[in-house]
Amino acid sequence: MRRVITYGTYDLLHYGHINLLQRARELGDYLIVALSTDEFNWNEKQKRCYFSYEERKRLLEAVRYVDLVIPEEEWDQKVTDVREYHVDVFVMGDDWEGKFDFLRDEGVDVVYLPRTPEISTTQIKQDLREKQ
Ligand code: C2G
Repeated sequence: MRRVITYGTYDLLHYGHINLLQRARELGDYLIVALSTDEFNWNEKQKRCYFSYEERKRLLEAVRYVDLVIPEEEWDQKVTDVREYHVDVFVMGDDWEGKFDFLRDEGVDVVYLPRTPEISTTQIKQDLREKQ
C-alpha cells in the first residue's frame, strides 16, 4: 500500500482544497491529512480559524479522498510522521515549493502540486464582506 501524507489548516474547506486532496490521493492508495490544530494555527501561522480543529477534522473525514486525519502540532513533526506512518509520498501545494525537500532524505517522494489559482479563504471572506 502506497501511503500519502499532506498538511494544512483546511479552513474554510473549499474546492481548491478538494482538488489538492484528490490529486494527492491519486498518488497512492491511502491519504493521511495532518491537520493544523487551533493552537498551531494561532501560534505559528497567526491564523484564527473559523471552524475548530474538531469541526475541520469532521469535514475532512467526510471527504472521499481522505483516509486518516491526524493533528499537526508543530512544524518539525514531519520526519517523525513519515517514519511512524510509513509514508511513501509527501504532497503539498506549490506555494510550498522546495520547503520540504529534506524529506527526500527519508526516502519519501516529495511532490508539490499546482494550487487552484482563483480560490482562497481570504478571497471567500472578502467576497462575503463585499456582498453584505
Ligand atoms: N491549496 C490549493 N489551492 C488553493 C488553496 C490551498 O491547492 N486555492 C492547498 C495548499 O497548497 C495546501 C493545502 O491546500 O497544500 C491546504 O492549504 P492551507 O490550509 O492553506 O495550508 P497551509 O496553511 O499552507 O498549511 O506544515 C504545512 C502547513 O500546515 C500548511
